[in-house]
Amino acid sequence: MTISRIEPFILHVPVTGSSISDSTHTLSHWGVVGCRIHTREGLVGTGFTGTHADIAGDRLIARCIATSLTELLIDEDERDVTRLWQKIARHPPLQWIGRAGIAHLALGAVDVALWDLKAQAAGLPLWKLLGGATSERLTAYNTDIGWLSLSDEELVCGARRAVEEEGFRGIKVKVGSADIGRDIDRLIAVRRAVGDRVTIATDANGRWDLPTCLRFTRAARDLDLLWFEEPLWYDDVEGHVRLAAQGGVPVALGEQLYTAEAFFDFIRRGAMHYVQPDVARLAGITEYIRVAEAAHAARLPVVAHAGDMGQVHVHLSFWHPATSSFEYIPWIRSCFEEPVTVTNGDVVRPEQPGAGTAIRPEAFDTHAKSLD
Ligand code: 0YR
Ligand code: MG
Repeated sequence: MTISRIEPFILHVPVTGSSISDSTHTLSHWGVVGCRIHTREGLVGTGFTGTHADIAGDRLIARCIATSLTELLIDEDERDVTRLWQKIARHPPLQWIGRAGIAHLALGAVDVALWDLKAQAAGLPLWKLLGGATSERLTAYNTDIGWLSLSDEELVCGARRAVEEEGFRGIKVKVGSADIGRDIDRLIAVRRAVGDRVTIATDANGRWDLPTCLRFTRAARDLDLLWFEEPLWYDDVEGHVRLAAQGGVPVALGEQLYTAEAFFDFIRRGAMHYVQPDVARLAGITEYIRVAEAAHAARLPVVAHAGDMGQVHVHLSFWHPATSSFEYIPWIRSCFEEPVTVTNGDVVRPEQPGAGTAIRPEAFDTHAKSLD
């Protein structure tokens, strides 16, 4: 059982419409950057990370996989996922330059590919390999209807369509505008359109400061928001402690945190209510599990960040008992052999062996970018 070859790739896949915006960026494509790990026995595992499809950055990630990580993994036994994660994540020269950022995302892609191999070799979907599905059904919430770049009318129509035609019971609306009045007005219109029973989450992507967040939660008091995501700068534990203590809207975050220790800090201090790990940001499934277990021990709900790692997150979400719902964005579905699918507001449990990452050959033909 040995790794014989590692083959990096970069795909750039168009988003819904011509572009979308949150409070920090505008995107026309989503980047799927990762690798296929080949074993001598002929298995192929696939892993990737999600990016903003900036080709220069994507090439740095692919290069890190092709050089530093490949060198450490060739001829290794791919079944030793934990040992290999320790080997590559704690390799001193790589750790020195890579406890976050590019090298870390590369590590995440590789770890996912190793788990994909492990699940394929066992002939099981990842959720089954990890210990079985702890929920019968998993509610999906739709993020793709809520971009800041949508006009008020597009936002309200999209929210209504998601609920009435597609059966979603949860949606997320981006906030973080320069004028909080605009965000409040949009949320009032959406609440009116979807009724009282649909959950509405909000996401400021770290754009606001504490006084603005306090004003927002006060103004939103009657809207029954499910959570207020990334209200403040990502690393500001103290600010989140203060906002969470004020008790207006529950606080959610995690998509920008690179380590389990960062999560422990927020959890211990009472600075987050919804825990949102991202398998790529956390350097893989190995570390995601540590975060989900920590959240569970603190009796906090886990909702994986889409990012768009939904193909993998759906397995972790069906498996992990702390999971309360699933973030859904459909942009890269067409790339996969078993795409994440929502019916009647629930995400469908995947059944193919592996981690859900197998990419269709046509996706390479259509979306692949050159590595240099
Ligand atoms: C678009 N999800 C997020 C989208 C994401 C981004 O890049 O993926 O807003 O980081 O906050 O909850
Ligand atoms: Mg977010």
